[in-house]
Amino acid sequence: MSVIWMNGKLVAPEQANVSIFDHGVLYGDGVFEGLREYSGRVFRLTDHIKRLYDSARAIRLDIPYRAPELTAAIHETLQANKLTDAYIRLVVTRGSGSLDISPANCGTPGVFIIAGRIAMYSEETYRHGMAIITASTPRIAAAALSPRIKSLNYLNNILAKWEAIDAGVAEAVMLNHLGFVCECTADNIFIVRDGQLITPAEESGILLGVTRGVVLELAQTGGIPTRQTNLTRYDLYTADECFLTGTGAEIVPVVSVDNRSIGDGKPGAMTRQLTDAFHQYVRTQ
Ligand code: PXG
Repeated sequence: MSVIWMNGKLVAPEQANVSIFDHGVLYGDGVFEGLREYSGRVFRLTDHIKRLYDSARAIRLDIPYRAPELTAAIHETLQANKLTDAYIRLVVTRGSGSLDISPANCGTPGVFIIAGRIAMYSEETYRHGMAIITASTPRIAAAALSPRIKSLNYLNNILAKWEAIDAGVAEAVMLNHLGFVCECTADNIFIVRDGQLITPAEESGILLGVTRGVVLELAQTGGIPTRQTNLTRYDLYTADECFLTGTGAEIVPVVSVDNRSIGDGKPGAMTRQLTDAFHQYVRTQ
């Protein structure tokens, strides 16, 4: 059974309770990170911790621990659960307040860390690739709520995920209010076109994924030309290859979008090359 780190203590899951008055529950007021441990090392821990504090700062949430304390807490949780390869969920909630929306009256923010195992997609999906659709639900405009904030508000992504479920596919790609491609519901998206690796730019309104950053670095190291720009559905439909990246999913090939085959309908060579490089990298970093 897993042990949870909750506000400074390791507790059993049944003792890891969040108040019904916590604005994390009442309003989705909070931030989180999803991290991964490979062979006893937390992958890109500094990047995740930085993004967490940036997300918190953006919503004026003061995390009641310093970064080194949270880092120690992550390691403590992994050790207590005897994990060396794990998925880690770190959540910060606004804390308990009154029934009105004001965050000003909330108490100390709540922090908890869950460590466990995940298998996002089947072996089959990684080998043969997945089908995705374009969601009709748009990504929230950056002017309304920055997509760079990894907040506890995933409702529009969840509505897009419902569209994927209804269509019988694993993921849905979301467009911004101008119709440019952003990302899938919990993963960034890449395409390959004429030997170039292309992904939506920050300006398209995306979460700047840690895995996305690593894949861009690996491409550069491997001599693959990269570009971050606005993409439309045209670019997806005419791509030679397509794949998604995320902490949980790692790199997953996409072989069709809106029922149209991408390239020859099989995971492409560059996707494989980057997947191999990624697997190698996570085990040697
Ligand atoms: N876009 C969105 C909207 C996300 O929520 C990513 C991209 C990928 O970012 P990273 O830093 O993980 O490369 C996310 C990630 C998971 C999981 O298990 C990931 C997210 C949310 C819930 C679960 O991979 N967000």
